[in-house]
Amino acid sequence: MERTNKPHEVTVELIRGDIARQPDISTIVNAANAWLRIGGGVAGAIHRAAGPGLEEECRPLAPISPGEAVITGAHNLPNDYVIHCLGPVYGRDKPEDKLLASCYRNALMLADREETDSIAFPAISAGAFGYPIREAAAIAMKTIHDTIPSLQHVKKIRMVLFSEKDLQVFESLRA
Ligand code: AR6
Repeated sequence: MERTNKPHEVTVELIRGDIARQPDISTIVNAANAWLRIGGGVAGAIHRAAGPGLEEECRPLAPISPGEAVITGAHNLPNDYVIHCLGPVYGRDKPEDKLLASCYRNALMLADREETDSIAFPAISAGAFGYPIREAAAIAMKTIHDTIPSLQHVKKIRMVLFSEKDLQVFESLRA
């Protein structure tokens, strides 16, 4: 379940849960829409828990492009920051693998620049945007591991998967 990657000593955790309920993590990542509005899935859960102040703070930052990440405060969420990533729509935004990798890399580097020690991701693009979970998980895990050597402050990276099946897919990539 946990693994420490020496010499950078960054722990990568895989859990089943709700991204809006990760009180021990400083930065959570939103699977956003381009306009950074409430929406469904992850974005709905995060905005509902954060309250209307989050959408207000987001307004001047929108629209964002696929692969991009922007950071805001967390408002009523129990975290310090929210990083909003726009994942690619599968079959539309090309090259989707590179755009999805950019989401993870940009979010990690942004969190690190803010000197936060922990970050939690949902499976970006793997819901409404239609990215097959196996492909999305492989890109997420590879990008996380490729980016770890560049991190100075982030010590814990958590993938929060909504279903047991998605968790198992991520766990199978550990082997
Ligand atoms: N916590 C963790 N994971 C979740 C949660 C949650 N609370 N809710 C859903 N998931 P999605 P996308 C899983 O659709 O594909 C929105 O409407 C879900 O099962 O949230 O990037 C936005 O407004 C799936 O595996 O994000 C955008 O328009 C994964 O999180 C659009 O959907 C991502 O599902 C973004 O689509």
